[in-house]
Amino acid sequence: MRIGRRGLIGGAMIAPLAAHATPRRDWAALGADVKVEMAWAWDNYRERAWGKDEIKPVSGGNSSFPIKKGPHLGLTIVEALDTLWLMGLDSRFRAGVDWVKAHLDFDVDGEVSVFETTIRLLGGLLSAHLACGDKALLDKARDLADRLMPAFDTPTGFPFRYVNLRTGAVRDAKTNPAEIGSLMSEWGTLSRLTGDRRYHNVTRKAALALFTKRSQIGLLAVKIDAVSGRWLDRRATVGSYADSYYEYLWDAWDLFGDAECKAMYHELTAAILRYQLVWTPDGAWIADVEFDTGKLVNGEQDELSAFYGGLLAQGGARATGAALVESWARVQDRFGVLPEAYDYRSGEAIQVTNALRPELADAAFNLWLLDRDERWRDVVRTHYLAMKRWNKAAHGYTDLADVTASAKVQDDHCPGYWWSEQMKYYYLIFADCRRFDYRSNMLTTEGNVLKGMRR
Ligand code: DMJ
Repeated sequence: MRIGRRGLIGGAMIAPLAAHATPRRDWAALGADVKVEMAWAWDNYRERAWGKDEIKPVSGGNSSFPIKKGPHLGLTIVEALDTLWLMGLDSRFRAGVDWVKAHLDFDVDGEVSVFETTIRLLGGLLSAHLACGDKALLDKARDLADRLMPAFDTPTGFPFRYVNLRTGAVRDAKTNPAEIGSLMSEWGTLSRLTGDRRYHNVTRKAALALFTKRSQIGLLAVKIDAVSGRWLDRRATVGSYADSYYEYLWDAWDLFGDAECKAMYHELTAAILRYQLVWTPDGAWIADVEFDTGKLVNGEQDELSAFYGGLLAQGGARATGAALVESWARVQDRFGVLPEAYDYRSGEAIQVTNALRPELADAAFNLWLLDRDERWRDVVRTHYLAMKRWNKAAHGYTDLADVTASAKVQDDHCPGYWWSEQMKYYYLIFADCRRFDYRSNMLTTEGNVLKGMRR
């Protein structure tokens, strides 16, 4: 349905949720199917791209990340490890751990993003360590964090975006809330496991300092200078470049019992719900607004913001969170696979690619953990089956170049998070995983399990 008008900001109208009669499903069979897909994709990666960062699933080639043009750091192996372990794919998990111990060396002359390297490699090593207890994985994690540490040497405490792993040279102070404030779960866990408080302290300091930059109406914008501490734009969003900051404030409470972070989460969330929440006849959205006035910027929604309903529910706003997830589920029903960007006012896809994104499955999984409503399993099932139909290629799962084409057009790239995120969410929500504590757990923004492993 197309919405030709702005919608109502602030929840003046409650959109009725469609009543969903969820059919009975064979969830165990679906869980087993996910495990088969994971093993198949892993075996393809092992045969064609072993030790490389990412496989190109159409051509069978490879690509590097987070170091552009290499050297490779075996990103896929590290991202996949805890998913393999949870699925009981033990020989593959062991082969991955052996590769890390024998070959993963961070002493390379290459520049990495502090944020991406934290959520993917540091988080992957920590969750793998928590899965099997191997100290060598923790040692690698610590070595990596030590190499990233120079980035935090700024007047604000906000890290530079990039650091050279060998030389410690830093670059790019023009940063954003996600890259400043989505580090504490991994670095704080590293402190907990090593007894060295520095890792938790630097990342917590950055997250707290960012909170002090909120506007008079309590919102954050999306670009900020790590040296001067000045905002470089005025747009408030829960999409790209901001998203996981809010998540990590809540997670700091969840993981470390950090009451100050919980209070900050609630204060920022109250402002977001007051100024950014929009109800339209077919759903709820979190609009981009000016961070100092609350004025609507546009109707564009990053696919990345589809995670937000799950976070809202975790933080206590369950009905609003569910409404947001239902809005994205309707977009999924229309396109099959979500477009990278969507305009809730025009009802159009405004960026027609999909980078093999996990956010809707993430949000529905989080809702399901809270209420066990079969509806959320069904949203995730639709996500899985659509990706199996459209994103599966000869050697793995790939990004899509156009989700609006009648036969969707494949790209040739499998991001590391596919192994760590949706394959894990699918498996955990469909299967009854004995290695996972469904009542007490914590997954990072990259899907790495930092609490809830059952050895
Ligand atoms: C992942 O790396 C993380 O979920 C991050 O927070 C946002 N983008 C990707 C997945 O889309």
